[in-house]
Amino acid sequence: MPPSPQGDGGTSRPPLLEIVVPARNEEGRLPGGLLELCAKLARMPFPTAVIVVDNNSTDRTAEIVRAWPRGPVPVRLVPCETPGKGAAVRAGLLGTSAPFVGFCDADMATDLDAVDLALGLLLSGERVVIGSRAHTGSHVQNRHSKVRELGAYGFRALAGALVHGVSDTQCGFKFFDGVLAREVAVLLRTPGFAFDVELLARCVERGSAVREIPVRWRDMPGSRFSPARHTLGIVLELGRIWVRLRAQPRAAARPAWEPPLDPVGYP
Ligand SMILES: Nc1nc2c(ncn2[C@@H]2O[C@H](COP(=O)(O)OP(=O)(O)O)[C@@H](O)[C@H]2O)c(=O)[nH]1
Ligand SMILES: [Mg+2]
Repeated sequence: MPPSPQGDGGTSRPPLLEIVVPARNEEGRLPGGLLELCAKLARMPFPTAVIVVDNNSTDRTAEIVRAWPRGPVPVRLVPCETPGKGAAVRAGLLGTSAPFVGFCDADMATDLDAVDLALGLLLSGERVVIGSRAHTGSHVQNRHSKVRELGAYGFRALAGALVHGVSDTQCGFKFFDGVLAREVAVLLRTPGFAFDVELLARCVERGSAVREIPVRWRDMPGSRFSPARHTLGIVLELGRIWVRLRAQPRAAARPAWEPPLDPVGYP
């Protein structure tokens, strides 16, 4: 029987779109999330692939990905030694080769219907398309604590000073022109949750407009983010981003070292 376009596990044609899913200790949420993502991508009329980036999870996260059944959407595992979502997304983006790439969270908090709009915009020439819970067309179901809400408010104020004109830097649903994403990922130094700010700022300084799109977003149970444990680290990360952006003005925004041969490593 002749293989379907991707029926041999997606090896017949290179993917047009690759999606990175950072995952740490996600044995509970990842199987459902991957099923949802693969089902969505399998309905796309072109080849796609998924890369899960694991940071030394102590549960079955890596095992789940390694044992993922072959299907229309290939799923592969990229290990990342450096802890943090930012380090993981960077490693994942550097492991891509598709013309269009993106990332989303293992809990699929952002409804995947938005992939169609994101792809359509990328195909029409946009280079950075991100989900925005602040978009007037978005539907957001938020169960965050008051403390996290307050922290998010402060974060937006600080992030707004670093990336102008973007109202939600933190939604875990972002899509890019692949060449731009890989070019910018090489530069990223922020290993933690604030990495999106550095990523977007680097895109903007390269002259790429950031297009925010409406999303349906649900706050999913099982978040790894703890205001008590992560707030100080995030403020410090924002401070370091601020310093780096100023130390490396736009024209000079290129790697100060040779990109690692192994895209998984983090400098
Ligand atoms: N690889 C990796 N992924 C991480 C790390 N921290 C968070 N993530 C992933 O980032 C995504 C968002 O995390 P989540 O806990 O849902 O945070 P929240 O949605 O911001 O509350 C999930 O896919 C997590 O598994 C990390 O240190 N390493
Ligand atoms: Mg989440």
